[in-house]
Amino acid sequence: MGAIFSRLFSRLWGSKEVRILILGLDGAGKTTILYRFQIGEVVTTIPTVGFNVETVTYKNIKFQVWDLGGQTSIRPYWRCYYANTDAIIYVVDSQDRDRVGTSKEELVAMLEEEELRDAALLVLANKQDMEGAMSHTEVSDALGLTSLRNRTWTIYKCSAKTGEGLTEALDWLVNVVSGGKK
Ligand SMILES: Nc1nc2c(ncn2[C@@H]2O[C@H](COP(=O)(O)OP(=O)(O)OP(=O)(O)O)[C@@H](O)[C@H]2O)c(=O)[nH]1
Ligand SMILES: [Mg+2]
Repeated sequence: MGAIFSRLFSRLWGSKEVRILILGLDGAGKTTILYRFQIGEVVTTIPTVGFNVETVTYKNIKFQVWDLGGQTSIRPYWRCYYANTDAIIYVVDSQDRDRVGTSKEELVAMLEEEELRDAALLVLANKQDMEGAMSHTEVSDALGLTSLRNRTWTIYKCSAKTGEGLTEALDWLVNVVSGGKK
């Protein structure tokens, strides 16, 4: 009940709160990206067992970001967090050609979930600083993004290590959650 009121009040008074999930296979760079967004620095991460949740305020919007562990044994629990999600950030390790097929399978299964029907999708083709990284077009093709229907989505290339591409990606999210593209 309290949560409903605080959501309602934040809507009324303009400081919008948005719920974001960061998903993707283990090692894709989710936690590194989350802390880049939040504190603007690269932190040393360990594999996430369970989840991290952090609040990031950007352009007067409060993003509550849920970063879920991507290991095979943890992925079945992603769905416990789907309710009330405004947008999904799906992170791909652009250098990991071997597992991009698995990444696609997880993405497709997730997007079929009813609770995520209205969630916008931001795909991040991460680790662009690494030699031999797939371009964002290659990642987009490998994930089958262009065949998505009834979904507000985009893909950006980025590097959590150098920070390249992250501001543009966040700006897209701000635009979408403020009603710009939805
Ligand atoms: N070179 C490079 N390394 C990165 C980049 N992003 C993340 N990494 C590294 O990739 C490794 C995994 O990053 P994490 O952020 O822990 O990955 P995760 O997606 O949170 O993994 P799980 O918590 O296991 O699901 C770490 O060693 C990071 O430093 C990047 O853009 N470039
Ligand atoms: Mg992590």
